[in-house]
Amino acid sequence: MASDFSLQIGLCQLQLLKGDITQIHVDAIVNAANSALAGGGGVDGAIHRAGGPEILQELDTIRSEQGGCPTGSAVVTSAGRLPARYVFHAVGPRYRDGKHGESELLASCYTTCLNLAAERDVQTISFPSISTGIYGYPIEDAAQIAVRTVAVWLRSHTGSVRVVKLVQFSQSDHEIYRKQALQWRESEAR
Ligand code: AR6
Repeated sequence: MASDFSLQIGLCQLQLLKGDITQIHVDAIVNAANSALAGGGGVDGAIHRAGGPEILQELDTIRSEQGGCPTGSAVVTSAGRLPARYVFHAVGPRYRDGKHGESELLASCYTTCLNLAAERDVQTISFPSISTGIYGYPIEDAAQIAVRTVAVWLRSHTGSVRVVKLVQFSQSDHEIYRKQALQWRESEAR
């Protein structure tokens, strides 16, 4: 799947793609999970369907060892049949009114996964639009947080990560991400 928008940040690329994240070859795929690590609908359901049952088995083991995953953090499993080495299961915030730490928790999902990637020698990583489906985060705000958090992280870290793909499932979400990426580029050029 070709990227139709890309920002160059140092030696790295932040790409925007519209499509199904389970079809895109990368080293690590990020999932939008829940804190019970119990599987679910949306992109979580798609990842488990495409990846097969071993991902849920690994999550069961993690759950029995550490009892789930806090919001804003992530856990790592293998990727089963998905075209990747790892799945990072990030737990985004449920959106309430924006006054309950939602933006920090959402940004933390992105930085946690990028740090996990750097620790594992991951070069390419894909993210869905975390929290903007069932968890109800307004897409414009979430897209701005995703683009800015990834761009700032790429600018300030050297290491294995070379390509970050932000994947949108719908054309309208894709256009919103594109607008946010253009705004980031303009603000950097000033
Ligand atoms: N590829 C890329 N993006 C997708 C795909 C796909 N195959 N399928 C859906 N999306 P959501 P959340 C988009 O609801 O809001 C689950 O039940 C979707 O259009 O998957 O973080 C979990 O278990 C939307 O833009 O995640 C949790 O309980 C984005 O992925 C809860 O939902 C995220 O939507 C998490 O809710």
